[in-house]
Amino acid sequence: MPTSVELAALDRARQIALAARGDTEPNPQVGCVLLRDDVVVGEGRHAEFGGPHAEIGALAAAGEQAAGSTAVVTLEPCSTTGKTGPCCRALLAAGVVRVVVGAIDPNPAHAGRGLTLLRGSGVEVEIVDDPGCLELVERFERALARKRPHVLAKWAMSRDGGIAGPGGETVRLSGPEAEARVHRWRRALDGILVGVQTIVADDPLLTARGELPALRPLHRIVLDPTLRTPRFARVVTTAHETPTWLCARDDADEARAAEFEEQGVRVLRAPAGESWLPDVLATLRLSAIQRVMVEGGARTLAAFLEAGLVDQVAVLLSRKTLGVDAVAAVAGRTLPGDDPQALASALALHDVRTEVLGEDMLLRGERSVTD
Ligand code: AOF
Ligand code: ZN
Repeated sequence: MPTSVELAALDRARQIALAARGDTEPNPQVGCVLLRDDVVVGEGRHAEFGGPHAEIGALAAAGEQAAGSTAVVTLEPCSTTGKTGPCCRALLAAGVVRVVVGAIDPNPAHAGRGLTLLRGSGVEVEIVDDPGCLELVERFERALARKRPHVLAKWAMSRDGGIAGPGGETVRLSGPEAEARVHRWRRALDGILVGVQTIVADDPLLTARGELPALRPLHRIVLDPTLRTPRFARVVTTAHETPTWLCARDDADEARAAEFEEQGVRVLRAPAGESWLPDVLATLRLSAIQRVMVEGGARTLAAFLEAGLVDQVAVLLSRKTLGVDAVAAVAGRTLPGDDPQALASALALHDVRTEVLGEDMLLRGERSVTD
C-alpha cells in the first residue's frame, strides 16, 4: 500500500507534470518526486517533446540523496532507450529502493516491462491507478492510436485578422519575444510543415535558431501536390544540412521529383483525392514524425482546421493592423485578432491559455479531434 505521504507526493508529481501541457504531445506529461524518509529530495518533469524524462530531472536534483529513496512517478518508468532513457536503469543506478507509479505506460514498447525490470532488481513497486494520472495517460493512449503525428498549428495574426499584406507580401507581425518562443518550439519538434505557397512567397529557411540546442532532428515538410517548389528555394538548397521533404500527389511529375531527389530532397507521395492530406500525415507518421508544427500559409491552415487534423493551436496576436485587403490568416475565415476570447471560440478551442510575450499576446488552446 502506498503511504499517505506517497499519495500526496503523487498528487504533487501530477501537478508538476501538468505544467508541461501542450509541450510534450503526443507523449504524456510526466512528473516525478523523490522522497527520502518522507522528505522531498528531488522533483522533475518531462518538460518538452524529445527532452529528458521526469525521473532524470528528479535524480539530478536529488544528487546523492537519491540513494535509498522512493521515486513517486505519474507514469511507469520507461525500460528501453527511446529519444532518451531508459529511466529504470537510471533509478537503479542511483540506488532508488521503492517506486510508486500512478499509471502503467500504455505504450507497447514499455507497458509493464519497467515494473518487471524494477521488481527483478529488488525494487519494491506500488501501482496506484490514480484517476488523475490515468487521465494524463488516456490522452497519450488516444494519440498512440492515431495514425498521424500530433499537429500543432501556429500563426501570427494582426488585430484585424491578417497574416500577410494585400499582395501576399510578408509583414513582420511579431516582436522578438514571440519569435524567440517560436524558435524554442521548433527545437522540440520532428517537423515544421508549410504549404508550397509559403515557400514561393517567403522562401523561408524553417530552421530552429535560438540559444538552446535542438532536441530533435528537424524536418522541413512542404505540402506540394504538383511539385511547384522552386528549385533554388532555400529549403531545397540547404536540404543536405536540414532534411527537406516534399509531399506530392502520386501523379506529380516524375522527372521533377528525380531532380529534387538529386538535390537531397525526399519526395513523399500520396494518392490524389479527398484523403490526400490524411494520407500524407499517415505517411509522415510511418516515417517516425510524431510531432509537427503547421506554420502556414492561410490555405494550409484552413485545410488542416477544416479536416479536423489540428490538435493544438498557438496564435501570436500582434498589435499591428494590416487593413481590409490583407490576406486572412485562415483562408475563408474572418477571425477576430483583437479579441482572444472570441478568437478561441471561433476556433473551437478548449483549455485556453494566454500569455503576454513582449509586444504580442500568445493564445494557446486545444481542439477536440475526431480520431
Ligand atoms: C518515462 N518518463 O518522463 C516519460 C515517459 O521518445 P522518448 O524517449 O521521449 O520516450 C517516450 C516514451 O516514454 C513515451 O512514448 C512514453 O511511453 C514514455 N514516457 N517515460 O519513464 C517520462 N515522458
Ligand atoms: Zn523514461
